[in-house]
Amino acid sequence: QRFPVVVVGAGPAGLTVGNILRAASVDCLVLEAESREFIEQRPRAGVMEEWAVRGLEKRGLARNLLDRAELHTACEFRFDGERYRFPYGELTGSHHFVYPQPLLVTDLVREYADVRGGQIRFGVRDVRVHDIDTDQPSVSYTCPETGEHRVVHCDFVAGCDGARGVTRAALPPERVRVARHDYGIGWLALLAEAPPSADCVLFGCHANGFAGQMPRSPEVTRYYLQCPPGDDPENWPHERVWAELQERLGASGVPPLTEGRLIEKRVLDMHDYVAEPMVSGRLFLAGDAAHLVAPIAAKGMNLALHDAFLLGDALVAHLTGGDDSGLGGYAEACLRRVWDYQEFSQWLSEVFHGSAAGDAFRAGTTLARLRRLFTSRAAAAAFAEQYLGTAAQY
Ligand code: RFL
Repeated sequence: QRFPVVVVGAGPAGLTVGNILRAASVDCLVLEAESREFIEQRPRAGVMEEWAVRGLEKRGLARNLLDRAELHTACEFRFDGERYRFPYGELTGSHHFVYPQPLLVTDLVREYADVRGGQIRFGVRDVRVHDIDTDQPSVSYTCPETGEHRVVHCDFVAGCDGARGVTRAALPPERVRVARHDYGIGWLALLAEAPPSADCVLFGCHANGFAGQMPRSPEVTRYYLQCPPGDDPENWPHERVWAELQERLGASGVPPLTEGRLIEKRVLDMHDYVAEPMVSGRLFLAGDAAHLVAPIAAKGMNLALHDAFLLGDALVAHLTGGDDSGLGGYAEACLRRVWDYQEFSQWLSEVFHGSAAGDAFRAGTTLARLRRLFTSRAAAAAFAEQYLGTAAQY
C-alpha cells in the first residue's frame, strides 16, 4: 500500500491535517490507536482562541462549532476574599469560543471520513515509523481485526499521536533537543454534572491552592483543584472536592457553587516539553506529539491546530505545486507560538499557585501581580493579548 501522506493519530492535529489534504484531493491514511467511539467521547479541552476558530472556518471545518459554541469575553479572578472580573473582550475586541474537544473531534472525523472520503483505520497496534531520513519512509502497524502486520509506504509522515505517541521517539536523539519543565504541581481535573456557577471562567488564587471553573455546556462544568503531584484521585471523595472548591472559589457576595455528580476525576502532573526542531527528514510532528503545554492557560489544542494548519498547507503546497517553502519553515513558524505560549503558561502558573507556595515572599509578589491586572491598563492589555493568543507573531 502507498499513500502520499500517513498521519499517525486522530486528535485535533491529525484530523485537521487530514482534512486539509483531502480538500486538495491529496490521498492520506490516518492511523489511530483507539476506536472511533472512544475518540469522539474523550473529554479534554474546551477553550478555543478566535484565530484558531477562524483557521478552521477558512478550511470549511467550523460549521457546527460556529452554530453551537459559546462566546466568552471575560474571566473572573477570585483572591483575597473578593471577586475581580476581567473583561478581556472589551480590551481587545476579541473573544474565546467554548466548544468541547470531543465535539470538535466528532466534526473533524465526520468531515474527513464521511464527507471528504479520507481513509482512516481505528484500533491499530504497534505503530512504527521507518526510514524517515530517506525519501521513501514507511509506517507499519498491526491490524486490529486480523492481527496482520501491514506496511504502508509514503512520501511524508505526520506525527500527530499526542503526548504518549510513538513518533516523537523516532526523531534521532543526536539531532533533536527535548526541553522539559516540571512545575512540581498537580491538578485534580474534574468534570461535574452541574451547570456552571458563573457565566465565565473562574480562577481562584487561594492559600489552600488554585481552583478553577471552566464552563463546558449548560449541563457539564470542568473544575480544577491544585493538589500534590502524583496524588491519588481516591484521596478526593465527593465531599472533600466540593468543600475545597467552595472555599477556594468563594468570595464576598458570591452564592455557593452549584454542586453535582463528579463524572471525571484525574490527577494531572503539570509539566511542559518542547521537541526542537519537530522535524527529521520526512517526519513532521504536530501538536502534543511535539510539545506539551500544561493545561494552565488552556493552550494545547490551540497550538495543535496552529501546527496542523501550517503542516497541512505546507504538504499541499509541496505535493500539488512543488513549493517547499512551507515545509522548510514549518518548525520555526510553529515554535515561535509554542515558546510564546509556554512563557505565558509559566507566568500564569505563578499567579495561580504562588499564594499556596508556603512562602510569604511569593505570596506577596503573587498578590502584587494580581492587583496590577486590575490597576494598570498596560498590564491588563498585555494579559488580555496573551490570554487570547493575539499577541503571538506567526
Ligand atoms: P491528541 O488529542 O492527544 O491526539 C493524539 C491521538 O493519537 C492517538 N495515538 C495513537 N495513534 C496511533 N498510534 C499510536 N501509537 C498512538 N498513540 C496515540 C491518540 O489515541 C489520540 O487520538 O493530540 P493533538 O491532536 O496534538 O491535540 C492536543 C490536544 O488534545 C491537547 O493539547 C488539549 O487537550 C490540551 N488541553 C486544552 N487545550 C486547549 O487549547 N484548551 C483547553 O481548554 C484545554 N483543556 C487540555 C485541557 C488537556 C487536558 N488534559 C487531559 C491533559 C484540559 C485537560 C484536562
